[in-house]
Amino acid sequence: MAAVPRVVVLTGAGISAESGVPTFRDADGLWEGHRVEDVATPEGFLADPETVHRFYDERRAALAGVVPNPAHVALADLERVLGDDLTLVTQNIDDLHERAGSTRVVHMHGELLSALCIRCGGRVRWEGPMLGAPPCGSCGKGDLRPDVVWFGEIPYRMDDIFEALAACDLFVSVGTSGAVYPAAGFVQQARAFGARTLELNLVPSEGSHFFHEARHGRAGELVPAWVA
Ligand code: BJW
Ligand code: ZN
Repeated sequence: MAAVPRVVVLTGAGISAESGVPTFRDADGLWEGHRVEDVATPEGFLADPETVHRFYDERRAALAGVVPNPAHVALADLERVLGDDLTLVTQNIDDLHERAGSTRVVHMHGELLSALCIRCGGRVRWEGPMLGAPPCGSCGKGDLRPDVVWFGEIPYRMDDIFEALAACDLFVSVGTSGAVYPAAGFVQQARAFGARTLELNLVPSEGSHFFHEARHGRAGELVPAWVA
């Protein structure tokens, strides 16, 4: 291994659970009151934009009432130690990594605090509700949508992610069920390129057996203990 190890950390909804942000697939998760096809596909948005906007507007509003937990803070501390040798990839659309102090977060599934114009592809920071918003300020015509990656869409910054996976010495997955691709396949890609792999999750994920090592428990305890 290099003197300073190159590390890729992938986070999922489980890292924000102890901050009070609901996960998707756990009991009381976000999918419980919704059909995935209705709120997390481009087809669902075209069919009923109001329902989709409400779903994301509620989640955006809830961000104001949550704070980062020790797992987010530990990963921000790790960035201060490793600098560019850490690539933090999150599937989460909340901003808790940034609020904990991480500065180079790869949001592969987009961000709640960003709006995307469906006509010109322009982006703008967005804090309030999107339902009832005027059209895009750049082209003046397009409707805005949440800047998130739905099923059937291509996640953001895949080239940067694959490059980091190919170059890393250690791949760590935190708080993700391993149910959604391509993120669920990162462990096998990192392994194929020779990295050691570690899972930190409440319970064994769907891909737990792909990791060299798995530790099960709460992210708020496991992540600070691993970083220390
Ligand atoms: C704790 C904890 C605590 C709780 N401490 N842990 C058939 C086979 C293979 C693939 C496909 C297929 N059919 C279709 C596909 C592709 C599809 C897919 O994967 N479908 C699956 C359902 C099979 N994927 C796509 O469409 C993706 N695009 C794509 O593949 O494009 C093609 C392409 C890719 C790459 C290169 C070139 C081309 C897009 C997927 C987009 C996913 N979008 C969502 C919504 C985003 C916006 C939003 O937030 O609303 O992303 S879906 C949702 O799931 C969200 C999440 O980021 C994602 C993953 O969920 P996550 O984070 O794992 O949460 P949970 O709830 O599932 O798990 C939480 C875990 O935490 C649990 O294990 C708990 O135990 C644990 N936990 N408390 C530690 N305190
Ligand atoms: Zn526009």
